[in-house]
Amino acid sequence: MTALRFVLGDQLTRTIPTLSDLDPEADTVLMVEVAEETTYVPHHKQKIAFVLSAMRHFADDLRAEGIQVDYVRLDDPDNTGSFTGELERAARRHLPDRIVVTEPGEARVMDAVDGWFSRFNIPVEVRPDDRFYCSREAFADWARGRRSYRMEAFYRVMRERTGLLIQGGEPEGGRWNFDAENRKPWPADEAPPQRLRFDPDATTRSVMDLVSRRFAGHFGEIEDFGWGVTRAQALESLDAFATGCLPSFGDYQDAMLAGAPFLYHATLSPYINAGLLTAREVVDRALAEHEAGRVPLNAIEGFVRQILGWREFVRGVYWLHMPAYKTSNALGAERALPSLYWTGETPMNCMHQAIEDTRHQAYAHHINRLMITGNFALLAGIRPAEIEEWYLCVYADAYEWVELPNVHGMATFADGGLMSSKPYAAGGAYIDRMSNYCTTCAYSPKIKTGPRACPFNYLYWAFLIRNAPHLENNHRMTMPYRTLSKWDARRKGEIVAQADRFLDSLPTGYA
Ligand code: FAD
Ligand code: DLZ
Ligand code: SF4
Repeated sequence: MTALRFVLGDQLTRTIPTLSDLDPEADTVLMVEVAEETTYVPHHKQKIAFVLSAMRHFADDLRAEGIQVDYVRLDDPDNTGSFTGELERAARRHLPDRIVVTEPGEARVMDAVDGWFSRFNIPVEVRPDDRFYCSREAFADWARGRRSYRMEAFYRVMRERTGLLIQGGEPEGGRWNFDAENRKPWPADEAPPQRLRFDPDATTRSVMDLVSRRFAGHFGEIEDFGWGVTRAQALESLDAFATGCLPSFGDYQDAMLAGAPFLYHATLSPYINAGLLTAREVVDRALAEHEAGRVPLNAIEGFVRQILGWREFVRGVYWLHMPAYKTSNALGAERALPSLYWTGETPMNCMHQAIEDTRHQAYAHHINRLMITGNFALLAGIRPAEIEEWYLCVYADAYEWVELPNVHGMATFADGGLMSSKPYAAGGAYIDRMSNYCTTCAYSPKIKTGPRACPFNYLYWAFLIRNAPHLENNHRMTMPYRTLSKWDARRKGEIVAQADRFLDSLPTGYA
């Protein structure tokens, strides 16, 4: 029996189910670089370079073990450009008795996989992806009977199920959540830690050259590439985070600082999502630091919640609700994406900083994604499909299963509250409290209207006025709607007019 074992670009894990019963004498591992995956959205140059270089290194590691790897490069003249086309060619080369693959992370690719058996007439074994704590079936069981989902409830169940941070049946420290301690702004006198960067080796250099030639028009600076591309480098990054950043991760989790995109964040998501690290080993490494007394409870709990809670939760929501999930537009958002998302050219310093970080690093931390670029998209009413495509393009860690619920659900409320109880909408005061962006901005967060007013201020109120039919009965929105109820029609009209003038003045389109 010979098996053709197809490993996708985000399945670079030695223990991936595809490889579990591999017979090195008889089987071949197939890996393919294909145009379809590099361009189904115009990914950031660094994201393409990261995935292709990591794939090439992974293939080398398998070969070093004596495993036969059939690796198709992007510039192979016979490359058909798609997973299906390359699998078809490989099946002709190897004449396998069966094809083995682990379920892909994106519904788009799952649709292709579903067509393979009838197309090739070879048995196709699709194995569940066991790199998550919660299987798709277990999430569906948890979700059954619920009309909406809350991460906090799911997270508690996951803590109980896994026993992580549980002592004597109770949450360690007597509370499930220490978020209240995790909202400190960055201290003025503290220098941000250096992120571990890796100089590109020959493989990465050659991929970077390929990307510069072939994807010159894509967003992002390729020369700033500093990501690890091997398992060894990913483990080094995990170690650097666990010992250097994790102890302060909690305290400054929500802080933002101009010119310092990483702060105490892990910067591990590209590695976890592509498979160079597993979620379990990341959590176990972090817990070991806590158990050794080097990481306080607010930091470890905050970190575990991101992975055991949020990451598992968004994946569950994605698979339970796709493909319908991405078609909703609960707030009727219809504005085109402003060009500033691509150029970073705007007097709004917070948006400028978040987009420049993104261009240079293919990274912005969670609060920049949620409360700067996400908040703007929410308040401006950007069409869901356009803002979702932007997020899927620009981050090295972006795959639809994790990007979509974070954007469609968490940031823009386009799912109407399926996964959050209220929109994450905020005015300039929040951004001023959590960052130093406003100190050098052309606008002032303290001014509400007029030419120097922070646009987030009038956009926030105009958003609430425009969306009153959807939001005013939401009990978590009572406070701002109580404030609005004291405004007369003229005042409301002026705010909406200023917001519309501002938004209408923004150029749109890819620049
Ligand atoms: P840290 O802040 O150090 O967190 C540790 C780990 O927790 C991360 O590596 C990640 O694996 C996990 N995590 C944290 N928050 C989330 C979350 N909300 N959802 C899933 N996992 C989480 N994350 C992606 O991996 N890919 C995306 O495409 C993506 N798009 C996002 C879009 C928006 C609008 C928002 C608000 C968030 C998005 N996130 C996405 C979640 C989060 O911003 C990133 O996981 C995080 O910034 C990665 O950086 P880090 O490794 O330094 O994370
Ligand atoms: C993101 C990506 C890119 C840019 N290129 C490839 C590729 O050439 N070959 C490949 O196997 N995977 C690539 N990927 C990751 C895939 O998009 C990912 O495996 C699917 O979206 C399934 O989640
Ligand atoms: Fe952003 Fe407003 Fe602060 Fe300027 S003043 S940085 S636009 S929040």
